[in-house]
Amino acid sequence: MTSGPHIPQERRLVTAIPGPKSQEWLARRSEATSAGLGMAIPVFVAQAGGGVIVDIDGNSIIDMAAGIATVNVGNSADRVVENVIAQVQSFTHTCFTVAPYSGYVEVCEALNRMAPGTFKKKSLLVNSGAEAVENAVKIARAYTKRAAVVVFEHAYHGRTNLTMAMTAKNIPYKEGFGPFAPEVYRMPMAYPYRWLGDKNNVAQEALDMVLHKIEKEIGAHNVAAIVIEPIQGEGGFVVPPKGFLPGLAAFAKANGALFIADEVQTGFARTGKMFAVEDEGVEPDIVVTAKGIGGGLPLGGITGRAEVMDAAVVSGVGGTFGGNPVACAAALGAFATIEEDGLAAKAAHMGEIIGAALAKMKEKYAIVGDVRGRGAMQALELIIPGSDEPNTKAMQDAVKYCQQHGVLVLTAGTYSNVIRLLPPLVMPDALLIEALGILDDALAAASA
Ligand code: PLZ
Repeated sequence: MTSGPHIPQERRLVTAIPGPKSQEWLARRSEATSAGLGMAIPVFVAQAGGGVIVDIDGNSIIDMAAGIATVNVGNSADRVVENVIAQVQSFTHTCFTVAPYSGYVEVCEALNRMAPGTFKKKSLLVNSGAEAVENAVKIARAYTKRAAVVVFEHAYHGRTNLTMAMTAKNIPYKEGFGPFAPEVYRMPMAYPYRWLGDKNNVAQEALDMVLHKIEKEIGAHNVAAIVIEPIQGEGGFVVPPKGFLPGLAAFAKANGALFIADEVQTGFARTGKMFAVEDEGVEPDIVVTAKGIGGGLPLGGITGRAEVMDAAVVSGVGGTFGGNPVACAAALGAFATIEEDGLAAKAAHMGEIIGAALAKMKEKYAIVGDVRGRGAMQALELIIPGSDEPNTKAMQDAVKYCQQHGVLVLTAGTYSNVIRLLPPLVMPDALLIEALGILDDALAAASA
């Protein structure tokens, strides 16, 4: 069977979406699985690779989601598959804290090398983004001997108890799930499109507000860490204007707090650089990773200054599956693919195509209020024409149109009005351009 990157790179619809076979499985899904699980597109997957997902009815759908910025190297990328097969044939698990293995160390060495900053770094591996964020906070608290964690409006950091507290949006992420962890403080986000002050001075105004609030409401000397996504993901691809991230990092440094970049969604070449913070030369004390790290296998990383990462007591961090050998083998295959195939440059190239197309859509359609993002991480924010009121219906209509025409796009945003694009970085240009054409048609239809 042809698989992974070798399946035909084409949009092909042979049934309505969902087709009859997917409909059968959708019925079984609703009988068997928790009603609390969402679903972006109602088709069941048979194969995926390059820039497409093929469903069990034979439809080939252009994948503008990459499993939420996870298969940056594409599904079943050759080096990932080879490494995984070799690893499962050798051993599948010993637990790194029981009997160690080289793959874990190699992944940490690679993360220490790739993460920004020339200072000595060390890493720790876990199973997911949320677990990585939690461990970053644990380590920051152990190192600083302080409790307070600063987070931002529109932030998303996960679904565990601490990370729910750190996540901004109530429905769906928090509704009914409290009480939440204490000592988490939410600050204004530099969100240019919705900034109420001087739109030409958003970074400075937001920074002034944040630093004032930290001083007055927490006390800078109580802050263990400032945690921020360099470009916010689930919150709607909010890009803080130049100066905001360096300003926060400088404040953290001056006050003995740690600056933690949550690069779970932005990391591994997604925005045109290995990590999004590199855009402004920011060197976080800790970089948190997951998603794109493992070519689709579950893995998360915490990479930071050696002295910070060594602050946890022995056996204070770890876990049964963290840094599983198969996931580590996959990650080494994904890193090789990203570096040897120049996927950061590819993401920047895709960003030019996407940016130009989205700018045209903004000119053409009054429902497009804002376009933003970087590299292969860009989005449209939809509004009621003539206002800045969020237009959730237009978003839903456009997404549905795309699905019915064989293109998978994801939504986002605190106001549920953002369409976000996260294609695999190995998608051929022609397919990307085709998907953007469908999205343009979808906006025309949603405008009518
Ligand atoms: N930090 C910045 O984007 C995961 C969530 C999908 P996990 N975002 C996708 C969903 O609806 O659950 C994410 C993120 C940022 C942390 C996380 C959490 O990563 O691997 O999903 O735990």
